[in-house]
Amino acid sequence: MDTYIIVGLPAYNEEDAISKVLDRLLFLRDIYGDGFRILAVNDGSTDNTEAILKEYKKKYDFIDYINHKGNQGLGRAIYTLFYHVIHKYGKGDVLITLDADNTHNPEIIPYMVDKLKKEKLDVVIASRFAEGGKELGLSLKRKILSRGAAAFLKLFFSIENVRDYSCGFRAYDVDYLDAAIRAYGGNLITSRGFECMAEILARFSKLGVRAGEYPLVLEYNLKKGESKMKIIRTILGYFKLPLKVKKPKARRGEVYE
Ligand SMILES: Nc1nc2c(ncn2[C@@H]2O[C@H](COP(=O)(O)OP(=O)(O)OP(=O)(O)O)[C@@H](O)[C@H]2O)c(=O)[nH]1
Ligand SMILES: [Mg+2]
Repeated sequence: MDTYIIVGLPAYNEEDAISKVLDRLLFLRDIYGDGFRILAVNDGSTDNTEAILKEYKKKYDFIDYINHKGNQGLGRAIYTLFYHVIHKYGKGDVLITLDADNTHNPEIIPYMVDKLKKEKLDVVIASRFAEGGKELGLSLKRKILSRGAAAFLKLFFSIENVRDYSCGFRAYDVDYLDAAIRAYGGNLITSRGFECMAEILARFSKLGVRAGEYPLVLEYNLKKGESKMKIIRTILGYFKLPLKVKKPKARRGEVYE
């Protein structure tokens, strides 16, 4: 059976970075051949993001994108990506998500996929806090935010081997993702903002998940545009998670058997 490696890119006004990201992803075609796909979600960008995606789609048959009518936020962009992927792909396939702002180095993707497969994990997180991970060019304020968020979330949603709750660079087992979405009756992601990344792990933790981390060197020094992260809104989003994330209808074992 063929297996697919799908790279999912949420993108909102990323005209400065998206072509660099797509170029940096092309080497994966040589590794995974026909099983390699790139799927971007253009989240109502008002700049040239869509024009760039269109150009790449024309040139490469393994690149495609979906348009949101208006800007709906990162949570919705990831939700669109997940839904598309679970309907089109299945057992043995892997979805990798990463930011389209060129701060996530795609070179570690094959290592993340290997780890997921060899250790039979459900999710592998590219982690700034794993040994060997680093953050280049990130402000102190942002460093405190990601560490504070991780400490807070670990209290309520502890997952063995997981230290980085907010990074969007992850490899998911598509079959697990499908089971998790079904267990929550479709509501795996209810947050619209950046806290959706933590919400996904919070819900996984209640369901039961086999997770691992691979060290990430966050290349924030390569970021061209302004940061779009809304800090206060994101912090409030984290605080709401312990109230809204409850055990799903079915536990992991019941979903699988
Ligand atoms: N900011 C923002 N990003 C979105 C949205 N929808 C999709 N995205 C994409 O989500 C990813 C994460 O956004 P980033 O702005 O890089 O978020 P971050 O890495 O937490 O913070 P900064 O890099 O400091 O902005 C990027 O690929 C965005 O293009 C949205 O509504 N707002
Ligand atoms: Mg970013």
